[in-house]
Amino acid sequence: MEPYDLTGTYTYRSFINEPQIVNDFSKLQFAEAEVTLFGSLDGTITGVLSWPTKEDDSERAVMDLQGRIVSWGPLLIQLEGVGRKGSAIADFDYKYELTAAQQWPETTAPRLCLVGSVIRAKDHGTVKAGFTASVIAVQRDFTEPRDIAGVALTPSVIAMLASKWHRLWHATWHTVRGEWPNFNHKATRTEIRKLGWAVDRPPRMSRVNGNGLILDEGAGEDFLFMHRWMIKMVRDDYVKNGLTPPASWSKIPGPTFAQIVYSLVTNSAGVVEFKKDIAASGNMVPPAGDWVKAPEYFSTVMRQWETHYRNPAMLASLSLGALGNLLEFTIHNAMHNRWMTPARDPETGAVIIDPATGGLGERPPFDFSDKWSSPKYDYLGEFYSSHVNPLFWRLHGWVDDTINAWFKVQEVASPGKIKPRQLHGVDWFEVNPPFVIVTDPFVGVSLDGHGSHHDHRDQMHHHGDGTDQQAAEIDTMLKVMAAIENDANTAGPLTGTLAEATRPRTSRVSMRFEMPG
Ligand SMILES: [Cu+2]
Repeated sequence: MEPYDLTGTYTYRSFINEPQIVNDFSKLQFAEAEVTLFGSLDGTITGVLSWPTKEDDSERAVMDLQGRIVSWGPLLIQLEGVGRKGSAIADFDYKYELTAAQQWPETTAPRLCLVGSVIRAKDHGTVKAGFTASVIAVQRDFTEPRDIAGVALTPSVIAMLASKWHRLWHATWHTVRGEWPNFNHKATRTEIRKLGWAVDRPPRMSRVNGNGLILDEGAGEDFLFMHRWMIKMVRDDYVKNGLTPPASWSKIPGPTFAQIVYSLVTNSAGVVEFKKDIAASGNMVPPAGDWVKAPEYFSTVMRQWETHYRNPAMLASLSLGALGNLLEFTIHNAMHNRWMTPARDPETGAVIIDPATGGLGERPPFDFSDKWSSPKYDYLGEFYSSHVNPLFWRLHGWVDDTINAWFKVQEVASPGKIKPRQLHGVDWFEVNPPFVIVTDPFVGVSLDGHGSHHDHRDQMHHHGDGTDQQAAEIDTMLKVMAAIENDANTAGPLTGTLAEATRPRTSRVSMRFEMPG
């Protein structure tokens, strides 16, 4: 077992140590609560224990847990839980010693359970220290952001984003851009150019030439503009419905956010309460052994990037294109990987296994069948589905806010140098080399027929121009994807042995957000 295996949310139950048979288990109940634990490589454990104080669970009592793994074989964990400072239970102090219950290899329902003992360490109210109870904490499945009320996107926005047009748009845009320098056949580029999807500014060198970032050609402007436009589509829909759009991360959430967060507020009577905090909820890093999900990855890599991309000196030194390109292939791709949960088949709910590696997989790259349009397919790790996930809009909000930070810094350095302009209805910038060099950012589709003019309800009731245009664009994007697939399936005329030439290499076209480095 790894420290990260302990990370997760548990239903915690403690039982009175009654030696006589009671027949009625409710007579044994000491406490029932929710516990979230975070394990670190160095064996320290932090967490929260909370329980509802209102019937609708809008408020909770919250205790903070601190402790460590004392022994690995057998596993022994010691924790201390104290009531959150300033709250009604601030004088609570309990100690816990827990071990992992046997996980039978033959079990049909493997699930981590921590079992052990709790003792009241200090008197509080009328109750005395020394009281001891027995504990069973049952680890829960990870709650997907889409299943949290208030964190989930609205039905109207989900319908828009989960549509085939939108999925194909995001997937084709990223894929054609990434594959453009890597095609085996020149004819593939010609074909895609005819379809209107030529990439004039690929973000990277070809893989055989090292895959290095191309910072000075403006590809990063394409990235930032394309996603600013996607954000506009979503915000417009919220505003049209009189709702507040999803907020950007103003700071990248640290490693110890529980999936549902209760934050301290002082009510009008001056009493401190813990209220459900929607903006802070949904940000828990899904537990897994991957380095990118580790608390240590956050403290050693991600926090540093965050600091760099908000550092005025760093921002002042970069063109908009360089900034966009660096953001995309460092912190942005890492955020997708850090917050993704395993991809599941939207019909069966089963975790998708990659047949080639036996590890975690996703939708086969060129399978665009209707089953993958299910709103349940909101896997944050690939282009066809990531934007259906609520966290996409939080993390891309943070990325997008970097543009404003950059502009502010440029304004301070030399006022008026970068001139704002409206482009397809979003705030953008006049061309002024070398800071801004792209006149028409690459988007692939026509932006003028999309966005606020038609939502899914309009599309269901009448087939206006927008719908016809969407159908035509879907057709074109499928052709672009077919060209990419074809190219991948036929090796170039000059490469390698016969075996190499005939080996299908579709698997090399990935629609995943690559980990940096
Ligand atoms: Cu994207």
